[in-house]
Amino acid sequence: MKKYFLLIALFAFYNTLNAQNLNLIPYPQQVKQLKTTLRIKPESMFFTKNSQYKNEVLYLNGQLGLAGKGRQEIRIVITKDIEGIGAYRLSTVSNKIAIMAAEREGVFNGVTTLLQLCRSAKAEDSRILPGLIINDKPRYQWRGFMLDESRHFFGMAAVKNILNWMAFYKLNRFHWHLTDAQGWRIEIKKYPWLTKIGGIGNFTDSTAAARYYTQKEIKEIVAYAKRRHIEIVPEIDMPGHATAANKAYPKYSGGKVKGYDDFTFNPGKEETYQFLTNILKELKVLFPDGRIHIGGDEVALGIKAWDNNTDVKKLMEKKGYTDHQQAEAYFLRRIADSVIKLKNKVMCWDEAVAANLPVNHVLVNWWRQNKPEVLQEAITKGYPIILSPRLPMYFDFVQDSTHISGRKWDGHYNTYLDVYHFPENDLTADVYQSKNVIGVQANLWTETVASQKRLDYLLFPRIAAVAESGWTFDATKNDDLFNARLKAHLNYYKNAGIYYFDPFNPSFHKEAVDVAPKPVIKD
Ligand code: TNX
Repeated sequence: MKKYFLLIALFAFYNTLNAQNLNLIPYPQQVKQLKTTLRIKPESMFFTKNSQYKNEVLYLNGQLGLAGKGRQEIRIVITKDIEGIGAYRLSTVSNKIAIMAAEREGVFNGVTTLLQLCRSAKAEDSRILPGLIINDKPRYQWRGFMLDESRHFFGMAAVKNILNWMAFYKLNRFHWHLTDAQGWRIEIKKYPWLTKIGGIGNFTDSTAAARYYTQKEIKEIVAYAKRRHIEIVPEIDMPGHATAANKAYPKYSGGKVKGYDDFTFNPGKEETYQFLTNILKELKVLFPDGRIHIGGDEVALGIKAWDNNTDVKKLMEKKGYTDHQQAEAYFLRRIADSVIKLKNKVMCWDEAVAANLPVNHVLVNWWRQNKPEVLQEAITKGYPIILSPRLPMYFDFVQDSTHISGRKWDGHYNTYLDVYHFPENDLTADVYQSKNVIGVQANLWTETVASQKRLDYLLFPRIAAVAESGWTFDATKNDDLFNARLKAHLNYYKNAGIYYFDPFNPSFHKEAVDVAPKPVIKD
């Protein structure tokens, strides 16, 4: 009897070991390897008879550069048998490829797994896929990445490239930080100075020519993301981090304070709400996915300006407020109200948990890893939460002990393995298994990132690690197996001309440094 169990255990282990050699990132929940293989004729393109999913198959052919005239069918079956959003079954049995799922996201996840199998096979023989039955589902529904394009602007090609890799890695939410102190990066037709004036400058050069996305470009990016089943959440940061907007329209500024002039919007002025609501109206049309991020972070940095603001004083008198945080909360409630009236969901940074925004309409990004009590408060209040704590989810942090540019927190920085082992290495199970926690997200702030080279360097390979963090359950995680798969992916980066960090050979690409390192900032 004992022997029998041992055999089963050994067999199961062998199976996993073997299976992880498939170079799939993120790694699926369950992989059965068959003895068979599936041969795809060299000149073949994929096709499906399921007319609903032609675009997904076109995407696959496009990614693989397939344009021949032979045809290899993918059977796509929508069935309730596969449970959960994003779940799918992919089988490559004898000469048939099939994807089963309950809905669209699941189908697309099956397609991206097939894409990775084809890429992996390509190295040896482009025509032979292993015989497999993969049953897979995501650990978290929200698998996000945030790019800050205010501090430095990267443009269409860079964003499309990121979206393309996100889809490859089953990351399905792109949080786009489009406004901040250093630049306003999205055209708003009603307020042209936002980009003409507010778009001037960046973190390293306050006089650089205005850079921003036109509405036409935004639509193109949104369509590009949609083809890859990625939702875009635009962020207009308020009432803090608003310096660029206030440069363009000073009448909505909350005032000046040393080091943080015009950092806030004026919460005491009725016109401020009209102005911002008009902006939100244009945003709602541009981003049809239905979520808008209103920021809400670090207002404290500039809030002292409200001491000398007569509008704020009047507001506080009228409402009986005794401190500025109450005015800040009032501002957030008014703006959240506007977003909700536009039939959108509100997203915000964790400072806004204090504002008691309506739970059913609001999602919270928890970013202050040094404030676990705020995460707990958000859970208690019932908000859906996305985990993006500075440690280990901020990609502006350095990723190797030898790196000199980028942040650290009390000496801590974010290696790809720290990201891979999030959240189970950082939080307790009652927290990361809470039904309120709907996902994880990595954030790339770009104070120290001025070039494509450095952007690549901070993102690759940590993008692969955050994909596993969002998708793979802790029981399936294993450093050696992940490293083996990652090595294959480093080759993809190399072939794509990406300037990545190689953790197995740190001197392969030397650290890309754009900005002379400053003493470490604490907050
Ligand atoms: C904090 S995270 C910020 C950003 C900075 C970042 C640098 C957050 C909501 N606010 O404005 O860019 O730290 O790591």
